[in-house]
Amino acid sequence: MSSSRLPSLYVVTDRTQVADANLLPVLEHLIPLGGIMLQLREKDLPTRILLEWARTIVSWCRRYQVPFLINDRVDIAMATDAHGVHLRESSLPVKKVRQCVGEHRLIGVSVHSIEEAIQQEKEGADFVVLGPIYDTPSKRAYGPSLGISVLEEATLQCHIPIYAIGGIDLSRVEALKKAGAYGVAVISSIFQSDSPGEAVKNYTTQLGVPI
Ligand code: 3NM
Repeated sequence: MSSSRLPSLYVVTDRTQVADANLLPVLEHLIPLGGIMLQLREKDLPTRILLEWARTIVSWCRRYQVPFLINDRVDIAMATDAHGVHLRESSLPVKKVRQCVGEHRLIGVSVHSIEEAIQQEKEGADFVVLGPIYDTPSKRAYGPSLGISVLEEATLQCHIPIYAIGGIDLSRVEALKKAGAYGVAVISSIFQSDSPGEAVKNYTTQLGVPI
């Protein structure tokens, strides 16, 4: 899958933000809407359950042509034939993961500085997620937010798509696009919304067609 055709809305899961942690019915509703890329980010889910969830989600995503990546777990991505894997700082390096998953699968990487974004591009990442751009309670461990200017500089120095993450809501999309973001990656403004489906539609409308 070529990174130039990626959707500009990257929906990242967090089942703790869904009533009763009942994530699958929400995804079953969102995936047919299309226009999104999806990351299953459920770090503490037992492996067998993660595998089962991933299998189910892969089948929905294939039907609706939604690119689907699994956080960190190269093994689960391969076992379920997912579209790709999303790496974090503590994950295997991109080059090693590329050897495992091949050229046709997507590798996304979370980065927290311009230097890291450049480095991951060199290593062969298909895209990066840069953040936190704005303050977000779920990521205070990363220190202060980076701000729009860091995003802007990163987009000038990198050639792969950069998704902005961290504290993003609909009202911030325009500024992020202006700063050169390829797209946005979001958790709470979708999963804490009264209507996640409406939230997705609003984002895809606001983002327009991917560059
Ligand atoms: N990664 P929300 S910020 C998962 O900076 C994640 O790498 C971040 O959640 C990073 O959309 C973040 O609710 C949380 O702000 C994003």
